[in-house]
Amino acid sequence: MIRRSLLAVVFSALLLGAGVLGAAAHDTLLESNPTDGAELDRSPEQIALTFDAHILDVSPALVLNGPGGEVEVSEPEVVGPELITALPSLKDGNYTVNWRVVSSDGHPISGTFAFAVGDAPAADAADGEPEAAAEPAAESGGSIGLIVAIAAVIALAAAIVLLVARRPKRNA
Ligand SMILES: [Cu+2]
Repeated sequence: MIRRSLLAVVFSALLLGAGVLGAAAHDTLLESNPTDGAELDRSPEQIALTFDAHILDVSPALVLNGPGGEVEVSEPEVVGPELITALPSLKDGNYTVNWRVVSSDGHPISGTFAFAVGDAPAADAADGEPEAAAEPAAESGGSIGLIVAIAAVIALAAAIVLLVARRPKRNA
């Protein structure tokens, strides 16, 4: 009876650990410059995204939309864990960035964030997409996932120790 429930604990710990570690394998965006929601006095010279690992240099994409529609930006460049895109001088207004890169584990990852230049009214419903808000949530989900994974591994180890410790007593 006890042994069976211990096995159940081991099994669920394994499932949980495997699932969480798999999900945590994607690179995540650590920060962007400009940051999401930034209100800048003047046009930034570039957009830099920093990830938690060296992203792959496989067709990175960055689309910038502003008051006049899509802004022509230079080819985004992968430099280690960063994606850097040089910008022309941006006029005042609200801007939305959509990016997509290939994570070091080979999975495409993408996100959206917004910033404003000059006297533009604060970015709101006009820009739509509350996706930018979803991005940090996913990141904290990742670190919570890691904690859960570590807890699962500890639970697994404890269950195995209990299982092994009990066995001789039963047989004796
Ligand atoms: Cu992945």
